[in-house]
Amino acid sequence: GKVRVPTHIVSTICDDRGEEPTYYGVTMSELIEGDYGIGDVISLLWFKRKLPKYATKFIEMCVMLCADHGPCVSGAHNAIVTSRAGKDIVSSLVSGLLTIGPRFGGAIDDAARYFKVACDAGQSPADFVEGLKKKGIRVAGIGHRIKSKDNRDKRVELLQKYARKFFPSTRYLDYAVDVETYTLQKAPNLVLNVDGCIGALFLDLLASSGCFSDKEAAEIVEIGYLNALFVVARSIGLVGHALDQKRLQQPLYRHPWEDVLYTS
Ligand code: Q5B
Repeated sequence: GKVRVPTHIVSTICDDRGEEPTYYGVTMSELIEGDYGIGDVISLLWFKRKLPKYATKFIEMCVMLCADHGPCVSGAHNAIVTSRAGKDIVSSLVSGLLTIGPRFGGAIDDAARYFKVACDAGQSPADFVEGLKKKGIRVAGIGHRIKSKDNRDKRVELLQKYARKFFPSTRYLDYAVDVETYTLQKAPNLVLNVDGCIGALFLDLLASSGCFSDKEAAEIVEIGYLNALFVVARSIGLVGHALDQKRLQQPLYRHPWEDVLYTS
């Protein structure tokens, strides 16, 4: 019989060998001629399935709402400085992306992980928060530099409003909001932030959409798909900032001495 040479790569999300490329079996023609958007493309290439309209719209909302949050955040600052150092768009983008992590934009996966364990275990928000505090761990998805009890994050409000209208269940979001109610008693800036809101709502999507088995949902949370949503979204803004600096022909950035506390 035929002997197949062992392959070095296994790929399960797409196929570019036929007449037209496919994303998890969906042809380019169907994508373009059908009612598909970027949320569907993410569903096919990341989650390997078609998701209902309310879910793909939610993914698109996450991308739209996280695309930019001004020039002062870590990622944009890096992209701006890099662009002004004369580097190309890819370098500026990557420089900005590298700041995404546990403090900035990359707390979505951990928020989902921690909220899931605590909510599934029926842990009270107080026990959850205090338990993490004892371990010296910050609550992922809680806290913001400029947003607070009296200056709410509109993005978080919009996502919550949408989910409460269209999601079959918002059990995890409700838990995250209860956690926020508790943390706000400690400090006014310990709000449920955009990372935490997306993390909790993705748990709700995984658990209540009927599109994922418990095992698949657990694997998605364990592997950590969700920070990638912020990465994809913020790439749009980072490129915008890099281009903006070039368009404005901004000179090399040098931080002012007055803004450094020299102690030596
Ligand atoms: N404390 C976000 O902190 C920030 C606590 C906490 C328990 C917490 C902080 C944090 C978890 C990570 C997270 C996503 C670093 C944020 C984002 C996207 C963005 C960004 C933008 C965009 C802010 C002061 C005191 C200390 C701390 C305590 C603070 N957070 N305790 N759990 N979560 N959150 N990141 O204001 O006793 O004095 O030692 O790490 O979810 O990234 O727009 O900017 O779109 O670009 O710098 O929205 O909350 O406060 O670090 O000086 O802490 O509060 O232990 O207590 P701050 P710190 P103590 S959304």
